[in-house]
Amino acid sequence: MDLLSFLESKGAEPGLAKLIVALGDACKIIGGELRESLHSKHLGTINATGDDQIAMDVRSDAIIAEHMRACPSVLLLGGEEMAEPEKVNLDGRYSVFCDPLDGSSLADVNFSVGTIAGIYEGEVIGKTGRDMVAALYAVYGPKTTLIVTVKKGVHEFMLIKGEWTLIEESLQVGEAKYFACGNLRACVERADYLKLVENFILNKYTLRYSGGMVPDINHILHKGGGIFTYPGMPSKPDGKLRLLFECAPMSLIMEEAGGASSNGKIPVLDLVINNYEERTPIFIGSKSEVEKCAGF
Ligand code: P6P
Repeated sequence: MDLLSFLESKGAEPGLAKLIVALGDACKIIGGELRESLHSKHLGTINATGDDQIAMDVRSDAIIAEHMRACPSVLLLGGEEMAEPEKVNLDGRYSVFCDPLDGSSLADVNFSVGTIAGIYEGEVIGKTGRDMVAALYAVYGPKTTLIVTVKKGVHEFMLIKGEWTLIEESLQVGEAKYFACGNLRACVERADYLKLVENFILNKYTLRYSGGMVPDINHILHKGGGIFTYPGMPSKPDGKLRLLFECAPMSLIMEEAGGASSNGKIPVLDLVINNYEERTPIFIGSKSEVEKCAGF
C-alpha cells in the first residue's frame, strides 16, 4: 500500500495526508542527494541554533521548504536551520517543525542520518508535544525508511523503486537490554548519570550508540526495546537536543509504539513549548527503562 492510501486508511484529514506525502517526497530527494553528491563538506557557517552547517544541511532545509511551500495546508514551517518559522500560507492549517538532516556531520563518515518532523494544528507556542497530529522520521542508511504516526500507531515504509512501500504496521516497543547513552561527558559533573550508566554496564546491556539520534532510536523501535539517553549537566542543564523538532516528534512516535519518553521528571510530551529553540534532556525507549532513568 502506498503512503497516501495508507494515511487515508488511518483516517488522516486529506490536507494532513498530502502534507505527509510531500514530506515523504522531500525525504526521497534528500536521501538521493546524500548518496550522490559531495554535500558533506563543512561550510564554516553556523545555523540559527548554533550548530555548524554542512552543505547538505542547507540543501536538505531548502528541499523541505520547497515541498512545504507547495502545500496549501501548511501554515508555518520551522526547524533547526531556520531562525524564525516561516509563514507559508495565511489560511494554512498545519505547522511543521523539522530537523532536515539530524546528525548531518555523520554523513561525512557514511553513518546513517535522518530527517525528523513534527506536525501541529495552528500555532505551537503554549502547546505541548501531545498536541501534535503527526510525527515522522526518515532514516538514510543501507535502506531508506520512513516511520510515520498520525496517532493511530507507528508504521514503517521503505523506499523501493522510488516509492514508499509499507513494510511494517503497528510497531511495538517491548523490553530489551540495549542502551544508547549520549553525553557521557556529563558523568564527570553528575554522579547520578554515572551511576545510571554503570547500572547498564553491570547488567550487561549491549551498547548501540552511533551519535545519530534517528538511527539510535530506530534501533530501539526495531530490536524489541532499549533506552536512549541524552541528559543535561550543570554547565548545560537542558542538554543539547531540541524539544520542538527532535525530542517531541521522537517521543510521540515512541509513546505511540508503547514506549515512553521523559526529561527525567515528566514525559517530554507534557513539556509546554515556550519557544522554538528550547532544548530538553531526554530519556526515551522501553517504559521500564525510562522509569529506571527517572529513578536514578
Ligand atoms: P553528541 C547529532 O548532532 C545530534 O543532534 C543527535 O542526532 C545525537 O543524538 C546527538 O546530537 C549526539 O550528540 O554529544 O554525542 O555528539
